[in-house]
Amino acid sequence: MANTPDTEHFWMPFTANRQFKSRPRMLVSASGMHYTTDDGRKILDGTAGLWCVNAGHGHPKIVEAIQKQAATMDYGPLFQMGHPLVFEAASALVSIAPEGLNRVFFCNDGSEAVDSALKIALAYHRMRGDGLRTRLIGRERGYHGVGFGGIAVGGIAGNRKHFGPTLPGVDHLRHPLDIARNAFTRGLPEHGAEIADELEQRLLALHDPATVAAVIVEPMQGSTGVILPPKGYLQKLRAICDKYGILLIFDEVITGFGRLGTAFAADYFGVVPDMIVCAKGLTNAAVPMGAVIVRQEIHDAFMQAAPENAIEFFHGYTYSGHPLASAAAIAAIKVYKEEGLFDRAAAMAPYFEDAAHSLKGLPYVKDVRNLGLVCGIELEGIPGKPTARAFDVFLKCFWDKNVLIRTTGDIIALSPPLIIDKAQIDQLFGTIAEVLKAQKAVPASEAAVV
Ligand code: PXG
Ligand code: PLP
Repeated sequence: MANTPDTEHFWMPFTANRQFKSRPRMLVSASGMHYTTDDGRKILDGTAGLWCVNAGHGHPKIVEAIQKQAATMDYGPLFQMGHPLVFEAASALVSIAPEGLNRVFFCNDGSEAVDSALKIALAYHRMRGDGLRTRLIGRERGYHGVGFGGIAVGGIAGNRKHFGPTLPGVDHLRHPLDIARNAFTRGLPEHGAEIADELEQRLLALHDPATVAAVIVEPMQGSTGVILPPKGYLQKLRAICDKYGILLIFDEVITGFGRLGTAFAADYFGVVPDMIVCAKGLTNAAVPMGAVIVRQEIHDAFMQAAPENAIEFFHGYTYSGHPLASAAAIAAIKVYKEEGLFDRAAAMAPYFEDAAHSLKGLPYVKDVRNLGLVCGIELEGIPGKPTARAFDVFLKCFWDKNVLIRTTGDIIALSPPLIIDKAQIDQLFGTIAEVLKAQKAVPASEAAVV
């Protein structure tokens, strides 16, 4: 093993620290579809890092843009100052955004983008003299990052329970995962659109629609194990929000930038929200960046409400629109366009779907869900040891088969770079199939603990 560093001081995010440090899994370089480990193995990246390296690793045009900007101007303040690249980055983002969403607020990641969007929603209503609208509605099993706003509207118990009360006035829709009715559906589930009606019939009836500022959902729930919207579900949410003057926010941190074969999930579903939250693929993950893409009317309400020469929105980060991130975003969006990567993802999706569903019938496979270049494989857990089965598959794929997958609970989630080819799709699913066929009891020492 080459030069393993002292691992004592770094407190790792969302990681079983002690387990990891007992046998570190170290990545030292990356190129295209592969990582290289510290022991010199080439690992197929089945997860695009964490759903973010959509154009593949180390794209030369993105690398060059960052290098050039670092040598030109490292940092420029954006509070009452400007630099050209951030304006260019906003225009580039708007050029691939749905019609009507044409104002961009930048921040540094998905969590900040979520909190920014929630603040925009609350302030927007107040600016228009509709300050009663303070409630936010999220969804069970929703992941909206780890800020206090994001965990309040989020619906993952483990991410909330340790941190006391968060925002008041938040409620949650039921999530639409229904394995009993929809197991092994290819693409969008047939059953469950009626779950969206609960927004009107249950939540708005309870709280009074006039008190609700915004509904925030991931068009496809990624991080909680690939939960797809049933056919017609998002259209219903849109119609209900329209009926009651409630803003609809799509959190597209995962679904943005071609993951479903279109620029945004909004395009895939033909449902346009009032705001899109994005991050990850925005810069191909080469420099952290997040953004909220806003309907012009929302932005304009701020401009009209504030006195001239006054700050319209009291919000922003030191690193909002950082020059290196702006350079990376411009370059990444150019790469997506020039290389037709969103279309490529769409074209590869049927092959990916076939490969995913070839796992049906293998030991412990309870459900396979897929859309675009995303796949969720839900496994029967080991009784009394939630997460252990999937985590064991993850470890075997990494150590024995040189393939990186991601697991959440007992669900395997795959989201490769959009440049994946057919042979690599075969390798990815073939590896998982081999490991599943060999699944036996997991030693307690290997079991992950939630
Ligand atoms: N919203 C959504 C829908 C996300 O998926 C965030 C917000 C937060 O973004 P940041 O950049 O603050 O992490 C996310 C992030 C996984 C995984 O493996 C998913 C995310 C992050 C890390 C791991 O499922 N999603
Ligand atoms: N804490 C202190 C003391 C600060 O001065 C600042 C920013 O100036 C922050 C937190 C926020 O940091 P950031 O803008 O990087 O989110």
